[in-house]
Amino acid sequence: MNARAAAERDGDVAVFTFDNPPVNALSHPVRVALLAAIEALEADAGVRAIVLLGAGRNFIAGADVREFDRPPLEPLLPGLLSRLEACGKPVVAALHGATLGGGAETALASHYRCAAGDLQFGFPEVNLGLLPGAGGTVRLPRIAGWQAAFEMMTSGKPIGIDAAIGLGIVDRHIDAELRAGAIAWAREIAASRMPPRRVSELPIPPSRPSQFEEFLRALPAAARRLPAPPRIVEALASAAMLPVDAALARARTLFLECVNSTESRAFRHLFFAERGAAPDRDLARPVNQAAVLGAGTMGSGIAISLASSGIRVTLVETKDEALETGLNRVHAAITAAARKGRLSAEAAAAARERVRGALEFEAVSGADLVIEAVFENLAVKKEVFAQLGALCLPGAVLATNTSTLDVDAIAAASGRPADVVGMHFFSPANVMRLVEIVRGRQSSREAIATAFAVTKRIGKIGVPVGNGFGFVGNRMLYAYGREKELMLLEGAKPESIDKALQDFGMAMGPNAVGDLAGLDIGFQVRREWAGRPDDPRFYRVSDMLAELGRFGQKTGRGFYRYDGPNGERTADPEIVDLIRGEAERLKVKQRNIQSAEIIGRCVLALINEGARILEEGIAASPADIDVIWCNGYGFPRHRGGPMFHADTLGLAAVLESIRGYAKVHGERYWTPAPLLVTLAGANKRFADWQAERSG
Ligand code: 3H9
Repeated sequence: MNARAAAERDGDVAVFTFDNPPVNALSHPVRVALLAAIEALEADAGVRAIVLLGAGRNFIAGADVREFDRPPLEPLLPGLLSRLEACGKPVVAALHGATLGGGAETALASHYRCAAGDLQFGFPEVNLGLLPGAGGTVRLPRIAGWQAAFEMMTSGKPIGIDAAIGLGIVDRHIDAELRAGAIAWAREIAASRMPPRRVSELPIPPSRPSQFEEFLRALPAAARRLPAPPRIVEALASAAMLPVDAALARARTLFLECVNSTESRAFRHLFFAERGAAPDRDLARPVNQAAVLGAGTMGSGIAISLASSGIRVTLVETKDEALETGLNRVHAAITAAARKGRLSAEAAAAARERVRGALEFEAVSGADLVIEAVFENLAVKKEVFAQLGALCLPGAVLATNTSTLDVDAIAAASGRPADVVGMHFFSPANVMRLVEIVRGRQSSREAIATAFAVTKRIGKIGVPVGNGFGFVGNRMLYAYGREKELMLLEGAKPESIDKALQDFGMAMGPNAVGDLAGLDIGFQVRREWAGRPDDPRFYRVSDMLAELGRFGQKTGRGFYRYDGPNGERTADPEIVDLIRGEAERLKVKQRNIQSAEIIGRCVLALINEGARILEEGIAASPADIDVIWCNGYGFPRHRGGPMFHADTLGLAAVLESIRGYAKVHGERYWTPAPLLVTLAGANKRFADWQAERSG
């Protein structure tokens, strides 16, 4: 922190600059400096007004989230902001860029607010399992009203300059030269002898007695079960009913309850895990022109992401019709993004311009990056990479989007394996943020760094993984799916399994996911999988449905029926008989299976496989596994991912349950991973293992 407050003076206006890169978080030294500055400037007869400014790209991104895991250090933010608000000289906050959480609260504790056009003002605390704990719940409704306060704080979505002015949060839009404009305005305020305008002294807007109950009911069911959203409503209700100091104290108590909750720890864990440093950033090669091979759903999705982020793309297909369908899909998605306000009309037009189609393979020859998304078949991919190796620019990075095949075998076929990496996107690729970046045995550091750089540039999260069947995500999915398939044979209904796992927090149940993805896809992959367990029960139900042509949504039947007027999902009574017949054939005894067993077997299978993956070095850290499962497979974020969840359950308890399953279901699938045994024996967590390794 570079506290330039006392030093910087523009005549009788003092300028305090928050200068704590990269985002001006309100870390302890910043708070110390701000408190000292307020005291000094208030006492300084030469100062008539104070301007607060953020150095760099934003005003303040909020409290320093890292500090929440340590004992709090004085001055605490709520008290500091009350002190700021009490300052006897007018304080003008000059906002730009991210003005979030504690940063937004700092702005509200100031007496006047001006902002630049790039303002992003909001309360994202809820995404970290928290509530605005430094006066936001008490001050914002006094300016913006109850509804806006409720919406901003429970959605976590920031608003721009126009909305902030509309709600009365920002008084002035200063287009150019924010610093100079703010100083001039502060001087005007001082000259006109306008007194400090303290938000907490404004009257609290009236509220109906039922208002806060209605807010609670308006929360989505899943949010109502989390600690933060109902507490946000409670903090707002306290602001309506209690005097300011008591309401602030209540908000602080509620905030601390949130900080200490497992859910908030889980969200914070993911916040940092998703920002894990990309390797060798400086080795990344520039990518201006990309080519995507295959204009199917996956290839088009990748092309949309690239083009929307400023990269020119050639979409290559072999057949005219397929190419046209792909290009139409790309254009339609970009237009839809503009309609939803995610892209401006000009940005959408530019993105469409960046995509062109080609029917001849030679079109890849000018690309800096080629992403192959053709049919999932090793022979086909080898053929493609042999051609790419011969045609592409030296140094061009050649990426395969395979989800299960051997990247080294594909790389070898190219004749230039150092340039080859895996970039495993998830469908729909223009929406899903995860990309598994697969290191081949011979992938160069430059190729990997380039894949990471492009992934970040297109707004996605890259996670490094090693080359092995299914990499991290799909390999674990097989353990999870294996158990749900066994339980289907053992008598659990598809809808019971889905409900249990959705109640646990999964975005969708696995049977509904299978129907959505198409049961023929997995069937095909398993048929080609040399390492498939020699077990007639393994994925038997899914395979049987695929053999019957019940591919899921696309055929109107899979685990469920989709033949209602709107194609909605309904349980299919036939499925129970189909599965029972298969269970009898395989001599699997059916019984009643409770949801605790459904969750236990599916989630512990995930954890056990995750531990093996860590031991084998296929994933670099438990946090990487968590990022993959939360972003690619709908694992509940408030549980932090499977490995964080295992730490929460306690590894000794996890091990005991696995051993319990081994007794009932045999050791074949329930041999505990040696790493799990070692850690549980030493009373350690996966997080400890990670901390020891990173020294
Ligand atoms: C709060 O304010 C509670 C209060 O109500 C009450 C308190 C009593 N703290 O995202 P990026 C790091 S809760 C610590 O890649 P971008 C981040 O880890 C807070 N570190 O950049 C990364 O580090 P590294 C409410 C933080 O340009 C680096 O900064 N506020 C924080 O894509 C760059 O981050 C929020 O939840 C932080 N608050 O996006 C806002 N923020 O380089 C959280 C960032 O080592 N932040 N870092 O990997 C964001 O949403 C984005 O960072 C932002 C910039 C939009 C600001």
